[in-house]
Amino acid sequence: MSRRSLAHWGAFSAEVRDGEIASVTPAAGDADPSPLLGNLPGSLRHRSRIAGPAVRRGWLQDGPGPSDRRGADEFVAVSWDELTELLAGELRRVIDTHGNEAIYGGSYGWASAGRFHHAQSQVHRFLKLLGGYTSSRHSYSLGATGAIMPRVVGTHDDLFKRSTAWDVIVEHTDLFVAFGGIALKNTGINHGGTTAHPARAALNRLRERGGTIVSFSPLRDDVDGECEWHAPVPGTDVAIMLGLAHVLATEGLADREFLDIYCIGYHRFERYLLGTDDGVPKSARWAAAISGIAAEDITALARRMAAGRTLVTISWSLQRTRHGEQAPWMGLTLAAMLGQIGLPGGGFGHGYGSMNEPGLAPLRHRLPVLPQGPNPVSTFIPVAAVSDMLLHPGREYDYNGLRLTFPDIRLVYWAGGNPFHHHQNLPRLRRALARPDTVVVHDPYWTAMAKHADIVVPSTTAYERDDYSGSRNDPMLTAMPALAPPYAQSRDDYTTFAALAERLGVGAPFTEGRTARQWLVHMYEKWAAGVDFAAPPFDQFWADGGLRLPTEPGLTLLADFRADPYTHRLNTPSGRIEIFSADIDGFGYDDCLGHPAWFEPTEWLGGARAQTYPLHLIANQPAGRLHGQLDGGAVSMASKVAGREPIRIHPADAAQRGLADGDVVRVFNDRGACLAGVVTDDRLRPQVVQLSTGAWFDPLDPADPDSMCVHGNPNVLTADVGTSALARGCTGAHVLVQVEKFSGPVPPVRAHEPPVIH
Ligand SMILES: Nc1nc2c(c(=O)[nH]1)N[C@H]1C(S)=C(S)[C@@H](COP(=O)(O)OP(=O)(O)OC[C@H]3O[C@@H](n4cnc5c(=O)[nH]c(N)nc54)[C@H](O)[C@@H]3O)O[C@H]1N2
Ligand SMILES: Nc1nc2c(c(=O)[nH]1)N[C@H]1C(S)=C(S)[C@@H](COP(=O)(O)OP(=O)(O)OC[C@H]3O[C@@H](n4cnc5c(=O)[nH]c(N)nc54)[C@H](O)[C@@H]3O)O[C@H]1N2
Ligand SMILES: [Mo]
Repeated sequence: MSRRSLAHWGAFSAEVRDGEIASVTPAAGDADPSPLLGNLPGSLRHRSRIAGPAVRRGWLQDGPGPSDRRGADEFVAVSWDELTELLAGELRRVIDTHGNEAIYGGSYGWASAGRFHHAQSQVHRFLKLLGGYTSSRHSYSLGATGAIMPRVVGTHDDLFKRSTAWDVIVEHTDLFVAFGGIALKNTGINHGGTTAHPARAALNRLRERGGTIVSFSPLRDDVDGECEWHAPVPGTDVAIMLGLAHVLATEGLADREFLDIYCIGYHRFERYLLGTDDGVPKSARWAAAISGIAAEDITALARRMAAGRTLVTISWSLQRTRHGEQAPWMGLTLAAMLGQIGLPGGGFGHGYGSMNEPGLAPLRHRLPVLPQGPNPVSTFIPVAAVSDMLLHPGREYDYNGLRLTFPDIRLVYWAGGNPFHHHQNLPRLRRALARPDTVVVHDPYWTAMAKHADIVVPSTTAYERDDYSGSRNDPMLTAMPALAPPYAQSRDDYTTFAALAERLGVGAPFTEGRTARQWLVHMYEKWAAGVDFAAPPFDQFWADGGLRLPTEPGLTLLADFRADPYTHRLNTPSGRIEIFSADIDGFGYDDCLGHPAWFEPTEWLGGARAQTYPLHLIANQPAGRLHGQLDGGAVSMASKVAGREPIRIHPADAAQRGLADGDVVRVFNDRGACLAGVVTDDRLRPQVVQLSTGAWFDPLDPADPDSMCVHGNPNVLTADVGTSALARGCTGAHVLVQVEKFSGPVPPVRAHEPPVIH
C-alpha cells in the first residue's frame, strides 16, 4: 500500500509493510526533494522507539525531588493507567504546593509536521487549562533576531514570510552578497512541511542571467556551485560589513536620500563608523585586520555593491553567536546605505539558505489552528536561559529592556523537543536537570532527554495518526493519513493529555467532546469558513489528499514601505528603520549599544582563548537529518565516520596533529569533550573545523555529568551564554576547541539503544 504524507523536509509517498515504512518516494511536484526523506524507512519500528510508559526507578522509589541520578538510572515499565495516575498526582501536587509558575512548560522543539498533533500546541493547551505554566520566548533558531529586528525594522516574522521572492531575485539581482552563504543543505526544511524546493534552481537561473553570488563563509560548500568565495575568520562578519559601509560613507556611495527619508539615526552610527569619537575608523583596512579578508577586496566589493542591484543576506547562523544581534542589524544598515531596500532584487534578506521559507510566496490566509486559550501565568524566560533558570531560582537578570526574575521550577514538562540536541554546555544542562522535583518527557524515541526524564511518555510519530499540515510559505495543505498503526503501546500526545485532563477535572474543556478525528474536521471547517475562496468539504479534501492554497507571489521585502513610508510606517518607535535605537541605547547594556557595532567575541580565533583552544568549531545544521531527528536513519548513519559524527578539518591542521581520514579524535575544551570521526577537507578556512549538531548525546559514564560524549554531540563544548542582555539568544553556532587523536580502545556508541527497563 502506498500513501502520501508530509515531513518538515518534504512531501512523499511511502510503501508500508508490516507497520513499517519500507520505502519513500518524493512527491512528484518537488523538483529538488530533500535527501532527508531517506531517513524515514525503518523509523517506525527502530530499536530506539519507546515501547511503553516508563518511570525512573529512583523517582518511583523515593518520590519527587532533586536527583543527580537522572540520565543514569534504570526505568520501570508501568501501565497507561499507572502513568496517568502518577503524572496527574504529581501535577496536582506541584500546582497545589508551589503554584503553576513552578511548572516549566516552554517545551521548545520542532516535534513533527501536523497542525493538530503538533506536540507543543497540545502541551501548551493542556497546561493552560491547568492554570498555566512558565513559558519561553523566541527560538534557538532566531533568538537574537527575535529581539533586535522588531525594534529596528518593526518585525522579525515578515522578514521571512514576506521576503523578496526567488523569481524577483532571479530577474533583478546583480550581486547576491550572502554572509553565511546560501547553504542548500538547509533549504530542505520548513516548519510544518514543504512541498517544493526552488532554491537550487533559482540560484542557477540567477547565474544564467548573469547575476553573481558572493559568499562569505568559512566553508566553501555553503554555496553549491559557482560563487565568489571569501573565507573570513568566523564571527567577524560585522567587521566586514562595517568595512564595506566605511567605503560607502567615505567614497560618497551611500544613498543619503534613502537614509534621510526611511531611516533614523544614521548620523549617530556614522560617528562610530568614521571613528569620530573613538578615533578608530572602521575602514576596510581595520576590517581586514580582524577578518582576514583583504582590504582591497572589501573596497572593491563595496564599489560593486553600490554600482548595481545588490541584495545583502544574512544567514541565521550569524546571529546564533555572542553579540548575534549585530549581524542582522548591521546587514540591514548596510542595505539601507545602499538605498535599495524595497526595490526588486535589492535590499535586505535574512535566511536565504537557512530555511526553505525565504523567497517563497506566503499564503494569503492563515492555516487551520488548534485554538489556544491564554496562559494565566505571565512568567517567561528567553528560551535559551533554561539551565540558568533551573540553576538560579530567584536570580534577577536583564532581558530586552526588562528586569526579570527566574522562577523556582519544580516540574519540567517537555513534549516535542530535545534539549540534549538544542541546548549548550550539556554538562551544565545535566546539573540543571538534576534540580527540579520531576522531569516529564513525551517523545516517540529514547533520546538523551527521554533518558533524563522521571516520567517517560511514549508518543506516536506523525506517521501513526491522521493529521494534515502545511506552512505559511507553501501552497499546499497536505493530508497526512496514518501510514501505520501506533508502535507498541505508544499513544498520540492528544490521547495522553485527554486522559490526564480528565483525571485533573479539565477533561471537557480540553477535548471539547471531540475525538482527534473530530478535531481535524472541526479545525478544517472553522478555517474553511474564514477564507475567501471555495474550500471543499473536509471529506473531499481528505480524499483528494491535499488542497492548493492561494499565495502572494512576486513580493519584494518592504516595497510598501518604500512606496509610501507614511501609510506603511514600520512598527518601530520612529516608524522608520532604526539605525540608531534610542530605546536600546536607553537600556544602557554594555553588550548591545544604540547602533550596530563590532564586539570582539570570546569564542574566536583573534582572542586570548585561542591560545589554548586553537581551532574554531562551526556547530552548524547537519546535512543528513533535521537536528537530532531520525539520527539512526539511513542517510544520517551513512554520514557517520567510524560510527561517529564527522568532524571536517583542513589538511594542514590534520597533518599538524598526525590525523588521517577515518581516525577517531577527541574534541575538547574546558567545558567538555566528545569523540568524532575525521574527514579532511581543504574547502574550509584553516583553523576552522566543522562538526554539525544532532548526534545523540552518548556519555561514556552516564553517572558523571562531565563525561565525554562518545558519539560527537558538539553541545558538550559550546558555551551556555546568551547573545547579549538584549536577546539572551542561543550562541551555539561557534566554539573554540582543540582536537587530538583518540588513543586507547574506542568505546561503542550506545546512543540509539534504549535504557535498562524492568
Ligand atoms: N550548537 C548548536 N546547537 C543548536 C543549534 C546550532 O546551530 N548549534 N541550532 C539550534 C536550532 S536552530 C534549533 S531549531 C534547535 C533544534 O532543537 P530541537 O527542535 O529540540 O531538536 P529535534 O531533534 O528536532 O527535537 C524534536 C523532538 O521531537 C520529537 N517528536 C517528533 N514528533 C513528535 C510528536 O508527535 N510528539 C512528541 N512528543 N515528540 C515528537 C522528536 O523525536 C525529537 O526528539 O537546536 C538548536 N541547537
Ligand atoms: N539539513 C538540515 N537543514 C536544516 C536544519 C537541520 O537540522 N538540517 N535545521 C533548520 C533550522 S531549525 C534552522 S534554524 C536553520 C538554521 O540555518 P542557519 O543557522 O543559517 O544554518 P547553519 O547550518 O547553522 O549555518 C549556515 C552556515 O553559516 C556558516 N557560518 C557559521 N558561522 C559563520 C560566520 O561566523 N561567518 C560566516 N560568514 N559564516 C558562518 C556555516 O559555515 C554554516 O554552514 O536550518 C534549518 N535547516
Ligand atoms: Mo532552528
